[in-house]
Amino acid sequence: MQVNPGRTRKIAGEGRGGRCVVYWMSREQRARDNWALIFAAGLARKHGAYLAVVFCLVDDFLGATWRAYDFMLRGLEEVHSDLAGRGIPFYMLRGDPAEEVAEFIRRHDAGWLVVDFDPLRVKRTWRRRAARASGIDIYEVDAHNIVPCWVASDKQEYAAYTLRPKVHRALPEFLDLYPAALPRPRPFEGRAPGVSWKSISRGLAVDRDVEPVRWLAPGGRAGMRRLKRFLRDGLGGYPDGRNDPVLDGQSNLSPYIHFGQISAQRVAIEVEKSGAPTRAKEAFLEELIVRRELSDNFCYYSAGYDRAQSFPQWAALTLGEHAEDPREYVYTLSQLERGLTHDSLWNAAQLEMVRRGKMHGYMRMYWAKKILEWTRSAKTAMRFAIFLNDRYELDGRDPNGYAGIAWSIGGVHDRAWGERPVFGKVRYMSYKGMRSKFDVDAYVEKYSARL
Ligand code: FAD
Ligand code: FO1
Repeated sequence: MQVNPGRTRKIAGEGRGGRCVVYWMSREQRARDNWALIFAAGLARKHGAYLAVVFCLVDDFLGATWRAYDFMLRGLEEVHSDLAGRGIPFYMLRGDPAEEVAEFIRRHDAGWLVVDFDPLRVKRTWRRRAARASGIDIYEVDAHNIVPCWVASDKQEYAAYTLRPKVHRALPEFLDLYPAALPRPRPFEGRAPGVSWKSISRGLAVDRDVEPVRWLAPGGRAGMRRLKRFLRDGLGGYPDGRNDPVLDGQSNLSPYIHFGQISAQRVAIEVEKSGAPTRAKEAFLEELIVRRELSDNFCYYSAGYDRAQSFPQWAALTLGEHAEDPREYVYTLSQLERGLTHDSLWNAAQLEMVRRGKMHGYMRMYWAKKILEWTRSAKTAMRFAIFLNDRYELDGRDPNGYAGIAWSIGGVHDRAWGERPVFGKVRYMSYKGMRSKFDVDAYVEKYSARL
């Protein structure tokens, strides 16, 4: 069983060969349903080499706090034991990723490096520096998207409707099944290293003021339980209950998908197999496949995905024309962070994110748009929204977040609407509009007990 060649691309190296294949796990933090791991195991088998998996842990990942690291590390502990069960050694490296990986390659006489695709700037820098420092064959595998990012489109897409047909055309080829078992590389003779998870957690220099969440258990097994529960109880009501923040109608899979603890392709396969109504399946797969791939497309092809420079021409123009409009309210980052605005609905959304680590999807649009309305410029709004999103959201620091915030504030993937102060022609969402959509009082009641 080969990995579809469209999923992998060779990004460096001149075929030096060696005794070991290294899979540098980063985005896809799982032992099952992982095309990068499957490809690396196949490569090791082909070259009579053994396979080693490394994860390089940094303390300062895009403003992540203890909430994110706790969820991630407990998931990685499960990965460590899953790989040990397959006789595959797993190493936790600490420090500068490019240097640590290059050093590991030297020490283990590795001849091949496999990396998992990630469009974020920080990851591309890690890759580039590791390639320069190691000089061996490097393969990149898109194990996150069902249709690999570079296959779906070779340019930045304007909106979901321009990407959708391209993704749907490629789905029959790429929504394929995972092999039942990993290809077997040469057995690892050494002693698989132990990992002292307690000392790793204690040694992390991260902000511990943002508490881990308790309502969502981390790790691949918990993610698969959550998926099964959603297929049984939640999918049928999709998308009706999806946009009502008072109901819990979303799948709550995003933290597992963000950390790669479960595979979105696995989710899609199980959704297709479920007996839910076609309408529900299609609505869910539209989000899981098209919206999510659109975010990777945006971050991959738009260098300034986390800045106002990524806004489409029409939005940059209209926001510029309204830059000097008087703001009825202006709030500081600290006032926003503590949910101290005049708008009880917005405050409740902020507090849901701070407390629960996951703001309801429908509220995120309103939440980000109000930050544009209550700050001096779109540039400041981008900075504040990204800071708060990546500090408190369990699924934060993700292409979906950068695309979602740029959609809300800068009209990315959206079109022009009726012109108004501050927003210009960028789509506006009003408190009154939200009241017509769901029980705002119930939502405010639920989340606005003081911090
Ligand atoms: P469900 O409704 O159950 O959707 C299932 C899956 O489909 C999600 O896990 C996700 O992978 C995908 N999906 C759903 N909606 C979107 C969307 N709008 N864009 C891309 N993929 C989507 N998502 C994140 O993963 N991390 C973020 O930091 C993030 N920040 C956002 C900020 C703003 C301002 C906006 C408007 C959206 C943001 N999103 C983010 C997208 C979306 O809100 C979340 O993916 C979704 O709410 C996650 O909850 P769920 O898994 O229960 O969603
Ligand atoms: N990836 C790594 O390879 N090493 C890390 O130390 C690391 C920390 C981290 C912390 C929070 C977080 O949300 C993500 C983190 N990631 C890390 C990356 C993550 O696995 C995803 O690859 C990206 O964030 C999604 O594109």
